[in-house]
Amino acid sequence: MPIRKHKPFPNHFLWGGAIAANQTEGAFNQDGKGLSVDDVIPYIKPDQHGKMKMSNPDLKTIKEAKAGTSGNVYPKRWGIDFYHHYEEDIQLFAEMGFKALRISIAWSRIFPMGDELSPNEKGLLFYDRLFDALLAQGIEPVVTLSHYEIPLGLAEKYNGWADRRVIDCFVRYAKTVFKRYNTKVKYWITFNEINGILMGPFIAGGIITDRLKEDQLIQTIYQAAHHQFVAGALTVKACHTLCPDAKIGCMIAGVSVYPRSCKPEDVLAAMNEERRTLFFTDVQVRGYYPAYVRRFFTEHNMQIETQREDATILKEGRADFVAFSYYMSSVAEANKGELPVGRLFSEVKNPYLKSSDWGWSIDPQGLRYLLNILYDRYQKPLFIVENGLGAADKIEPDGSICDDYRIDYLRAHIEQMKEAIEDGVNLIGYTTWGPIDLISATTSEMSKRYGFIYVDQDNEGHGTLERKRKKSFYWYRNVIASNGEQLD
Ligand code: BGP
Repeated sequence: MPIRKHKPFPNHFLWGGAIAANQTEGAFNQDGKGLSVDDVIPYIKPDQHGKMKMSNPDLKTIKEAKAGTSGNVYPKRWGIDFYHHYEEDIQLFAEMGFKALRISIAWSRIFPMGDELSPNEKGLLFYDRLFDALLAQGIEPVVTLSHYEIPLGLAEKYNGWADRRVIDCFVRYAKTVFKRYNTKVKYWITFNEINGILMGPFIAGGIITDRLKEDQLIQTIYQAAHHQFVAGALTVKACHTLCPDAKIGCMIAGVSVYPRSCKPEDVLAAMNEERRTLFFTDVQVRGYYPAYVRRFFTEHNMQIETQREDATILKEGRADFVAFSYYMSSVAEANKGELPVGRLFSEVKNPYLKSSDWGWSIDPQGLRYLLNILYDRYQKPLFIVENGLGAADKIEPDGSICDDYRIDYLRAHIEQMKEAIEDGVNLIGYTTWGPIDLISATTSEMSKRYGFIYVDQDNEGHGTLERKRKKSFYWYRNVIASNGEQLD
């Protein structure tokens, strides 16, 4: 008998995929849904300078988007019309053998402006039907409460999470869905990529940045993050009471950071850059602010307003598991100055790595590294809730789509997950990003495709919406059927 090099993935490992309401559902104004921040984000045509940027629209741009006078298109308003195609799509996920599907609830479908006192029943009904369809196929819903889709009403009225009153709005929304779905959902996630607020204060925090003076922006972002921490902790507590069988996790955009050289200054720069992200999990998992961030606040002359009860709330509302997305790694170099708002990490090129066509470095070993960093630090179950390759797929004359590049990318990452499990990491699941093509978060385009399933639609929203299986569809089906053993 050959000796198995790697322990197999644990039984009940949650293989599947991850999508988000704002990038798939469409039906942006149907059945009582209000606008979300994403409904005013236009499709950005790629420019020569890196395609990884997020829109932070000003008040004028938002007004034009609402009035329809900008001449732009807003693809997140139509998504891939999952709202009307979910049954067919779930059928395809079931055919691949999915154990889990990560989705998000569009907050503005439940509370259209965000601050109403009672929910929109039609919005709640949609998710009832969606969860029932998943459960009927034996697919576990993993549900994010806020995935870059805060109601636009909260952004306009309160400047989003900058205002403490939004905590109550969020907790009311969370309690509503906990009560409604407590027999259907066992895995909840509070905020998608909570550290994304450093990159996209509008999308991730509902903050309209031109309302602020330049020197107020960074302080406002950390203030908003504090409100999210408090809201998240209250939500964790509410979940434990209202859904005693469920687990609730936090989530970050995970990035492994390497020093540019072994020069001690570069190593410290890497540590500091890594802490920009780990700060968010430190607070949510440990339940208190780490000392290093207090120094950062002092040195930047920032005062974060807190209330006396916040410390207890944070302590009592710690996340049950740590979820993260992983796409790439970063290289840090000393004396480059502070990273500006709009950037989550440095953009120093790593000469040892290849990049995707969108300039995202491809680093499977970085995933093993990050899994170890997170597990050593927290000793909590880890869940990779996004990973994948955005690429422009080509349909062959015979109608097939041979996305070997996607298979290679995912295979290499799964191999490193096995290594991490052998290192001792407690990894509970893997949901690849965009198992069906969807609208890009950063650029709102359709041509950056992640799916195992192709969707016939272009960047302007033209197409039949027909779904087609790509080569990777059959490959992933075998991966799941063999519990991660068959990767060829
Ligand atoms: C993460 C987001 C997702 C997703 C993914 C890929 O940051 O949580 O919503 O879209 O990145 O990014 P993009 O769509 O820009 O390629």
